[in-house]
Amino acid sequence: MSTSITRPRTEAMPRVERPKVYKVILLNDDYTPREFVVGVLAAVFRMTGSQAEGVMLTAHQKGACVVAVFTREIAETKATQAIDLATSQGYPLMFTTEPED
Ligand code: TYC
Repeated sequence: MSTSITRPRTEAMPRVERPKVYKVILLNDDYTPREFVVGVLAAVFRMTGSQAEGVMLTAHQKGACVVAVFTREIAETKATQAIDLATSQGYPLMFTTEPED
């Protein structure tokens, strides 16, 4: 017969929860000018011209591109700001947000 000894846990378990993060995704469309997309990415997401160019080209070629990852509120605010800029100029440019797995 075996005997097991259970010790009471006296130390608090360390909490190592990862903060939930959200991706902002740029969607391609057939109408928004490339230069406008680059300008929005630079203005709202503080990208350099060449970073913005790369993200714009990926979305243009593949249909979508992850722009950046933020907490939920910041991701939603930036996506809304970017969409509002495009809408104000009559362009259908779209951004979405989704939780990162
Ligand atoms: N496809 C657009 C064009 O050819 C440019 C574009 C690129 C639009 C990326 C949106 O997310 C986008 N004018």
